[in-house]
Amino acid sequence: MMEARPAVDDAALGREALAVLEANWTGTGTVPAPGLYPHQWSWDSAFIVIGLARHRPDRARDELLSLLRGQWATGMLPHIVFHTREAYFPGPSVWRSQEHAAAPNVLTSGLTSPPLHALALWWLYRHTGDAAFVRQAYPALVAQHAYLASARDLGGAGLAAIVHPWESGMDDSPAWDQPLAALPMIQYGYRNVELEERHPDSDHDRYVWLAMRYRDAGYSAGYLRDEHPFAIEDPMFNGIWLASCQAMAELAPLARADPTPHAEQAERIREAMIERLWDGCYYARDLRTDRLIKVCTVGAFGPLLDPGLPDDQLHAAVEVLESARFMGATGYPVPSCEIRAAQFDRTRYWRGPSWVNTNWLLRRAAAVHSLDQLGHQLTNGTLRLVRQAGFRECFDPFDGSGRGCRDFSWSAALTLDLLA
Ligand code: 9WN
Repeated sequence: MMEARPAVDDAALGREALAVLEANWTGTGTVPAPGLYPHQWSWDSAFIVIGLARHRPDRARDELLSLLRGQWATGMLPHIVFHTREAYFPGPSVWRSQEHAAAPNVLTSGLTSPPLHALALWWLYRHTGDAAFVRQAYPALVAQHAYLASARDLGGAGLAAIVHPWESGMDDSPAWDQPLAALPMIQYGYRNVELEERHPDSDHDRYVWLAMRYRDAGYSAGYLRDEHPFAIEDPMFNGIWLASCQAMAELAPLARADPTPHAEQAERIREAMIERLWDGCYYARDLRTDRLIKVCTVGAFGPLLDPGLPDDQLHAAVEVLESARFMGATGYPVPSCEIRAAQFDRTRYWRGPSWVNTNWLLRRAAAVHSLDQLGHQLTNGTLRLVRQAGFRECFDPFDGSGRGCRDFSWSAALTLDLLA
């Protein structure tokens, strides 16, 4: 049920958000939340950069640079950069990044995450005008995008494939149920009590098994292409990538570089998503069965971040978003899975609850398409969630009660942006 919280005005809410981010700053990076997530997570950091852009640009710059220290020589930007040796499972002893020639000195995971970083850099530039910092960070982001375009174009059509549920940022999304169920039944018994409300142990064991297979294949791109059993073209991952390609095209002149390849990459992603992921709504494509995974999640709306999205797709997707399948039925924006799906669960993580980061991404999408009313609804509904329940990790989309961790960094950071 809804927790009672004293009413807070905008200024007090902003101060609380900054205090959470200050408390979660370790001196080298911001942890997503105290306790459960004691390292630096990649797309979390990008959201933190966005939230801090207006208020603490110095800290935003440090956050991004700290994350970039984890980049591999292949261009791969890992989904976790470890600041301490263990304290989280799977930690450095599972990933063994230090044994890989392409890995940096700092310990990291071997997977990547949604490539939001160029959009975050663009956001920072937009609010600071700091072209020198753009020049500093730009080459790493060129390398990140080149990695996705080469090592991750497993379908050969111009989209980047994720090779693990963790790479989507939405690990227990119902979209991954089928591909996970096709994997062998694993029983490691790595029990993590804190994760109980998220995924069944059997899924967590499969996550670990998949990660170790990739590790044991030397994190090789050839193995991913030919053998790895989990390979999916996800509309949220690719929608974010497309938006970041467009951001790179705008940043390129500041770095005295040619914007054309980035703009062309964005067009390729747009066309490939329509061709391969669109069927009245965007769905993820399982490359191992070559079929769409027909469950509509909040990930379906990633392509809306594209200002060049054709009207047909734009209108149809917004209709689904505003319908009783998503926002039209819940009191709060935006459930992470359509509520009529059998897999929908209002209490479980990416299977139903609302998240501040996906609300922010959709609000950004509303802004690029001048959908003002939708934008206001997303802003006000999200602020209502954090005002009532605090900076929780996620929220029940019907009654707004908080779920998961408290003092969650991206909930605080993006609140700062929503208040501006
Ligand atoms: C696994 C850190 C991360 C987020 C993800 C979220 C969750 C981890 C977990 O926490 O994932 O990486 O333990 O479930 O799903 O989006 O980046 O906040």
